[in-house]
Amino acid sequence: MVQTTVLAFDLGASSGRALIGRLMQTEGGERKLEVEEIHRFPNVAVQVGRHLHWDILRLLQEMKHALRKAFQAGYQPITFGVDTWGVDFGLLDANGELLGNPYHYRDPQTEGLIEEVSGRFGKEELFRQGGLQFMPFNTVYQLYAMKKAASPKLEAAKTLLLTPDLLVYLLTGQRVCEFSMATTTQLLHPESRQWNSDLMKQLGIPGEMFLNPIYPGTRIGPLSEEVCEELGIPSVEAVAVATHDTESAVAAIPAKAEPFAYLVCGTWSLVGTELDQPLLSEEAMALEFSNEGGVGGKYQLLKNIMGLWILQECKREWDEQGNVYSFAELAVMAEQEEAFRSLINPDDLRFFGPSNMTEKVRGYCRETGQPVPMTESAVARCIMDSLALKYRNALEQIEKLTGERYSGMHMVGGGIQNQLLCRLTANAIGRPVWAGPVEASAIGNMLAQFMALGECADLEEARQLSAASFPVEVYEPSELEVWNETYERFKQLL
Ligand code: LFR
Repeated sequence: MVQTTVLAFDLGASSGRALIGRLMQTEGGERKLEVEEIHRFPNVAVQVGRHLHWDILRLLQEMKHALRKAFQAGYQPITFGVDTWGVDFGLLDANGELLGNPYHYRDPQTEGLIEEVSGRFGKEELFRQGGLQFMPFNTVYQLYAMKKAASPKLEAAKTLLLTPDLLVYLLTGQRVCEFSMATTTQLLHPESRQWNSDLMKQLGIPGEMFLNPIYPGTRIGPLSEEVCEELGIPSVEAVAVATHDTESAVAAIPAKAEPFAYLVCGTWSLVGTELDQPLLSEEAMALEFSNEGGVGGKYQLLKNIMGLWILQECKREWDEQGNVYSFAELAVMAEQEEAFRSLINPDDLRFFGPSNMTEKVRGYCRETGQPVPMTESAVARCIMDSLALKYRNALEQIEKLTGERYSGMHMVGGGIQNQLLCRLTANAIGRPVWAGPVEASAIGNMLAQFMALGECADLEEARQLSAASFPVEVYEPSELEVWNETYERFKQLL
């Protein structure tokens, strides 16, 4: 029997999806979550002059289309939640209208700003006050870039809305700032959970634009009358979920109460562990970790790794050249290649920007005196071996920071469809990988809605529901010796 139906919008850097979640109850009283994708749409970044933008109105249109589709298919979602990638935002003017198209986090406008801002305030201090790994796209640098460019948009701005909050606003008219996204700005004090108005003032970023954060599980309000009328549907209530996709994914990890390590695997790879409080030590800063807030007020100590982006970009190039392989085919081809022939440090900054990725991989190998991978499959193998080794490195660093020893690693997100990568990861860390669920962000999004609706009492109960509803595949490690040797070689590149 269906107990409650909700709708999750999960927007990634290359596609967005709408999924229906139905909480089912069997006659024996057992509860299960059933998930069905009802709409999928591309998310295509648009280059305009020197800037890279999100096509935010197209995304809004697709979300409206999904709402209509949901009702046409006979579903009656009572709430919806939106999660997206982190850090990006839109600005509203005094009339509540959107000022221009939001910038894409890969826009080059922030180049050199980490160094400039760190030079003024000191990295240690910035880390203590913002808790984040120094990534060029952190909101603080984007806003500072706009300030430096004397952006008229910034001057006219009255409200800043982070991407998922912006989409909720465009659908409901309600302005909120959700906590998990707020923690990706580097402008929120991780301990007090208040905005860092001093830093904003010193950088010339208008502090009045920022709304006080609300926590996942807060009810926001119904779809606007205009939207309901346009779509011919009854109202659905927006709920603040962990609107940062990474945090939604972590909420869906089917872990037990004890400390656990995880890898959220998609365009980005996030390796982390969950803590009650942020960890703001100098060592955490030096090892380049972030503290990001999530469901239940928890903090994730995690490292952002360049991830499958490198392979996605190579594949895009190969597609354009007419050498079209699916990711599944690439994995099969890569598996037949010689292992560890050449390795890259996936976090080398050259891999951050789009275009020429195959050549960048080859260039890296050439410069470091390794055989240059020439075929698509050799390049793919090089990327996957290197990612797996990088995951091990991040896991070991987390253990150093927390003093824990994790018995294995949970892996969630779209990247686990790449079974080779799961296997390589288990081998690299020398421990089991528990892979699943694939749709972790959307499921975590739904779980926060169930928490808002009183269907799940807390995060632990939400995770139990995830565990009871979705299969987990176990990958046992093998070939430990050769992986240990290769890891020593890999560390030389870092
Ligand atoms: C993953 C993610 C990461 C964030 C990056 C850019 O989708 O949200 O957590 O660092 O995208 O926003």
